[in-house]
Amino acid sequence: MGLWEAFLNWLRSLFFKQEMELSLIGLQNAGKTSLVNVIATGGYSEDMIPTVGFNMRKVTKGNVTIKLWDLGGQPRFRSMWERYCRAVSAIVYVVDAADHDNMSISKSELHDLLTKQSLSGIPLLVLGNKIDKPGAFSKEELMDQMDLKAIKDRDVSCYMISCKNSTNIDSVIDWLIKNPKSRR
Ligand SMILES: Nc1nc2c(ncn2[C@@H]2O[C@H](COP(=O)(O)OP(=O)(O)OP(=O)(O)O)[C@@H](O)[C@H]2O)c(=O)[nH]1
Ligand SMILES: [Mg+2]
Repeated sequence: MGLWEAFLNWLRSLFFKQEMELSLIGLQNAGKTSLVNVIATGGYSEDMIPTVGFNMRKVTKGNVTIKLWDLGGQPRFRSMWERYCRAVSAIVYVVDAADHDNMSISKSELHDLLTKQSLSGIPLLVLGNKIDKPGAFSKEELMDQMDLKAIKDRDVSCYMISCKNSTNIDSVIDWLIKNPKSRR
């Protein structure tokens, strides 16, 4: 891109809203819908209804409008994940960092999904949620448990968050908005 063209794009970005699409996936009870709520309104509730199929929410941060596909994590909905991840700028995979029993299922669901040719190269953001809970894995432990180092065909980032306490939610929003590679 020439310098002039880059300058024009920068000018345009100041005046025009940019749009991006993201998909939120992960096992049931990981906290995907809670994360959407925290990002959109700052609200958090213990009393959540499991997502049936999917929900779509649009959230505006600065001059970026993010279309969020919040998918159901129960086994019967997992076959839809690929379809809703195909056209997105980034895949956000939410893991309950305190749920040791389901970690290996979460890992294999993620790695299975990433073998799909249609999703090759799409950046991945893995979020270890519920770090407010005693016994939650550390970032290093989660990356190890989820075998994230084995993913070599795309950009992979990992943050540890708590939707309950709003821990690190700002970092997540920053990553979503600023990570230039996440805009395809
Ligand atoms: N302690 C704690 N609980 C959380 C946190 N985030 C979400 N939860 C709880 O986890 C439960 C499930 O949250 P949801 O957001 O519905 O999970 P989901 O991933 O959307 O689940 P599905 O829609 O079934 O796929 C709810 O009871 C939430 O209150 C967190 O950061 N800490
Ligand atoms: Mg949900």
